[in-house]
Amino acid sequence: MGDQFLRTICQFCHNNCGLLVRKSTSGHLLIHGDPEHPSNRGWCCPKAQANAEILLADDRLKRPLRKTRAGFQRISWDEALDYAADRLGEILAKHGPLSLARCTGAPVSYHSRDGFLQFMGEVGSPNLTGIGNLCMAPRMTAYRAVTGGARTEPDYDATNLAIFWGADPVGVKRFASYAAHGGMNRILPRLKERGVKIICIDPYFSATAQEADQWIRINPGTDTALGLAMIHVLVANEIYDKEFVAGYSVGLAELAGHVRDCTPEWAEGLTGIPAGVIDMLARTYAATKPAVIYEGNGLDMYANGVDAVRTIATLVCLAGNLDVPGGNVFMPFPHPAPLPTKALPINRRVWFDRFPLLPHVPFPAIKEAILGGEHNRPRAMIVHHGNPVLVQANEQRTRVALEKLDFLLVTELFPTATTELADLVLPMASAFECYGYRAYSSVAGGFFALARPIVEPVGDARPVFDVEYALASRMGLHRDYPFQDDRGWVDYMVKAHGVTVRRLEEEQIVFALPGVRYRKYTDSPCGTPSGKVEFFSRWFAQAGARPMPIYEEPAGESLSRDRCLEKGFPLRGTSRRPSQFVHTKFKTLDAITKSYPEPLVRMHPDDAVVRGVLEGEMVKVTSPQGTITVKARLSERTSPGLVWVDFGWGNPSDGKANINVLCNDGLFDPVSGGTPNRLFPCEVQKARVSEPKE
Ligand SMILES: Nc1nc2c(c(=O)[nH]1)N[C@H]1C(S)=C(S)[C@@H](COP(=O)(O)OP(=O)(O)OC[C@H]3O[C@@H](n4cnc5c(=O)[nH]c(N)nc54)[C@H](O)[C@@H]3O)O[C@H]1N2
Ligand SMILES: Nc1nc2c(c(=O)[nH]1)N[C@H]1C(S)=C(S)[C@@H](COP(=O)(O)OP(=O)(O)OC[C@H]3O[C@@H](n4cnc5c(=O)[nH]c(N)nc54)[C@H](O)[C@@H]3O)O[C@H]1N2
Ligand code: SF4
Ligand SMILES: [Mo]
Repeated sequence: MGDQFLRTICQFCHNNCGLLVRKSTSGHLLIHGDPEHPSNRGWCCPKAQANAEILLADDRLKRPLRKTRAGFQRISWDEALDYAADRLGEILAKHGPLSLARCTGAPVSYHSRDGFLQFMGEVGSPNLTGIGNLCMAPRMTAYRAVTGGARTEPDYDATNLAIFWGADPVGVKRFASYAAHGGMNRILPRLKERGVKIICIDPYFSATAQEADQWIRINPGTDTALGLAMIHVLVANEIYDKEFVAGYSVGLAELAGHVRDCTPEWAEGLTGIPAGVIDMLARTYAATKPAVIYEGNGLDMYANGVDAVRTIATLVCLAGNLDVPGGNVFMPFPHPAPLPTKALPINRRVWFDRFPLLPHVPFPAIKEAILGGEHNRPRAMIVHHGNPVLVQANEQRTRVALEKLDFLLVTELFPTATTELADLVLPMASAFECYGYRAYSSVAGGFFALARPIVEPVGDARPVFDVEYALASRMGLHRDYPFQDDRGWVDYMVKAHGVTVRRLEEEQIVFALPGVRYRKYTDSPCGTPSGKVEFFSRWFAQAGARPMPIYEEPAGESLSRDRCLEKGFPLRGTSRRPSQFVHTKFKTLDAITKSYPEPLVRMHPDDAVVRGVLEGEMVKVTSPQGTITVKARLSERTSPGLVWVDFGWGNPSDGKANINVLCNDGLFDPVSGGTPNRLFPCEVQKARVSEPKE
């Protein structure tokens, strides 16, 4: 038998590229992009090879581990499941269903999104939490308030202007939200060939900014002010799409009154962008039809992220770019079957009264309920496919909260800062060791792709859905489960569209929805209370939240120069994600670390010189929350006074510093619970100050 060629998908980042794996007779795996996958068409990034490295990694978790006084002890699956069933059973019996919380990481794979979701449904606990407060929840909630739909995707091929706002898709090699048009490597050349103007709004001269015709440098977290001023220009000059606004929206009069004083001159003082540039940006956006705005994660991690994106969604609608060819479009996306299959008592979840507008509980609410010893606090937590200790603001307090739990179960591939705190660690099968799938949108239609087992799981690692079902069975919660293992889960999820796992095995890519249909609002109402686009959000108003966006301090407190100087923190700090890796993952693998071995802090040479800091020197970065030591990189891509610390380190195995030691978890976005992980006051000093010579 010769080499085997197997088609599957990568699940390291949200792109979920199609892969073609060449498996030799000796078992060696060589990974290529799948030429027939509609979104990446043969391309893949260097991280794809890590899918194979994971299978051989020395430090991969291979057996269940139970914490004892003598440290972690290897146990069998039977012992692990009995132990988990006993502890969870006791806690649920004593404190009721709300005492269990589930915390997941970024939904880079649907295992992450769905693992233990049905379990929570069977238990009856609505306490689902994760990284939403730092990623996507602000953007999705904002879009939903204005348009009634989740996020839109830019229709790049038919557009005449592309604005990248708080996003660096060139840097992170990010596709459009659901891969509708493939990667930037395909999109950008096509835009440039057609002479489409590209504008990037970013405090940093990012990889996307370098590709743009115009880079607009903005002070971090001040996008709401820019957005309000642009709305002011459109409304005051009546250069909005009158036909769309009259036919399909409500609330323009309220909005016009609301932004009357939000002039470009007002916004200049906050954003640092000259008023003339703001005025021209707004006029260019209004006059160039159609135009797209792609808003990114650069807007989420502030205490005012929801309102920033509400201004963007408002602009998209005012300019008549919603759901039109070449605008911001609701692309056909095959939504999978409902999970859990049972309705959860949402209004009983932790801090529902403060965060009623979100699909899930923001992590800060769970954390504060535990730290405050609240009566209804979670006492047990299942952390699945996430690393909350490192990724949430203020690592120190997150640790204390997780340590206070009566029982912490963590499913993982590798030892992490979070597994260290666990009572029980369960070793999971990785993407190449089990079934999975992904739904994609595209102009040509919504489709599914399959992830299939390429090899047997290492050691005793098991797919999450097998484990979840086995645990549910032990606890008598399995009767209504719609699946019993990973393959059954895929089958159940795609069945909603008449697709089966068997068909996916045969065809790999299955289109489930027809091509895009534009202007759906003309024949079906929007998902807002009025059925129209709402510039004055009735949904927010009904929940006691402010119906229109307001500019507020992005860090939740004033970071004015004078105030910071007075406190001894003359610099502002923020964070970056290098594209060589994804978050805190896999820093012990060659494919990930060889091109980027350690976290850096990028600072402007003007800030470095006055501190005597040289390129490549180790420096201490101190904020009111803590201090970390990282290597300095001098760069004019940032502005004086603003330093950028890399996010993604801090696991015991990498032994490097975690930026979230510096971030404040005490203040958050009133709607999303977003913490200012991208903005904190700080000071930088040389780590080693040389002694004066005798
Ligand atoms: N300061 C700062 N903080 C940030 C960010 C930032 O830019 N700056 N970014 C934020 C954003 S946008 C996000 S999305 C979050 C990311 O937050 P997380 O998603 O929690 O971070 P990851 O490092 O991706 O953690 C995923 C964990 O899942 C494990 N894993 C991988 N595959 C599997 C699997 O198949 N099964 C199981 N059980 N485990 C698996 C990995 O080993 C890893 O430890 O961080 C947020 N925090
Ligand atoms: N290789 C790789 N790919 C990834 C990830 C990864 O870690 N590695 N993570 C995945 C995840 S979970 C996510 S959420 C996405 C993120 O992908 P994107 O949504 O593109 O977000 P970022 O790459 O964080 O880029 C955000 C940009 O916003 C800028 N920015 C920061 N603050 C502000 C601000 O206040 N205003 C404005 N206008 N801009 C600001 C930053 O300088 C940065 O250039 O990428 C995904 N893809
Ligand atoms: S890590 Fe690379 S290959 Fe994998 S999905 Fe993301 S971009 Fe594609
Ligand atoms: Mo994210």
